[in-house]
Amino acid sequence: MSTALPPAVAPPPRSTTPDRPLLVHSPGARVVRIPGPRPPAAPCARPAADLEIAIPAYNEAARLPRTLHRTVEYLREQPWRSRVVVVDNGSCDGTAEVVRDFARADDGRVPVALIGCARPGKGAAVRRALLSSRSRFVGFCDADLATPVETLATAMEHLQRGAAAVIASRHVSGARFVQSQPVGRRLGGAAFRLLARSVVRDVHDTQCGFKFFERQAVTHALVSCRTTGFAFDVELLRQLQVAGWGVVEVPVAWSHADSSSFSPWRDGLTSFSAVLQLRWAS
Ligand SMILES: Nc1nc2c(ncn2[C@@H]2O[C@H](COP(=O)(O)OP(=O)(O)OP(=O)(O)O)[C@@H](O)[C@H]2O)c(=O)[nH]1
Ligand SMILES: [Mg+2]
Repeated sequence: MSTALPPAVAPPPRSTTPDRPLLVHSPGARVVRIPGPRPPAAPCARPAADLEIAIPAYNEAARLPRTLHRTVEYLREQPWRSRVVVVDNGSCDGTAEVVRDFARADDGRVPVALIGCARPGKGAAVRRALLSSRSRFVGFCDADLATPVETLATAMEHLQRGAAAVIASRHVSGARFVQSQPVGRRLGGAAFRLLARSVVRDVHDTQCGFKFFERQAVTHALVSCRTTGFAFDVELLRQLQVAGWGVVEVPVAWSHADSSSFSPWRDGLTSFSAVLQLRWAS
């Protein structure tokens, strides 16, 4: 007499997600929960430093080597412990490799980290870096280094004396244009400043890519921000003011860089419409 074997049942497909528990379903049986491996530590958790500088980067393979070199060289000489974090939004020009190569070749006294950001946009990238930082002071500068890194000395002086936010400004007394912008950008910038002034009080230049903060103060403001593109700075400054924080503007010797990721039509229109929305919402 032959004993009939139960029909072969194909094993349930294994989850390909390593950090989720595996659920095994079989007809008539209870769901069995097999614990999966522990979730990895947050991928962008970084040790605390005194100052962490985020550089949002989209297709910046050409400009980053000089910017990283100048920034790290400057930071090495400062009394505070610093880290640089490049936030890449899936660049396709080898930006990530440039950062990794730089970090590998450098002596690591000023660590250089690379993180990604799933949401596109400069604002989304900066927000991600600042919210994942544990450092006492945090901020960002652009990959074109239009604002000299030496401006950090003044920014840190203000922050260490208790300022919550210090931003570089091209439109306060003492500021100058070492290399000025094309006429079209200047006109667009003037119109944008006029509009931004209706959302952010007493700030003359919301758009200069060089802003530093006391982390605890900026965290609440960042959490409330929804703008992901270039108008992010306006919303961030507005949220800081709504929370009662002051903003210190420091004059800058600013140089326009020829290759820009800012498209006056696409990004300009999006930025104007984002600020109009902020204005109507306020
Ligand atoms: N991660 C990330 N960075 C971005 C994105 N868009 C722009 N950036 C970065 O934001 C910074 C500012 O961009 P810039 O090209 O300097 O534009 P801008 O400063 O507004 O305009 P310019 O006055 O022409 O320099 C640069 O470091 C860009 O690489 C993006 O979608 N993702
Ligand atoms: Mg720039």
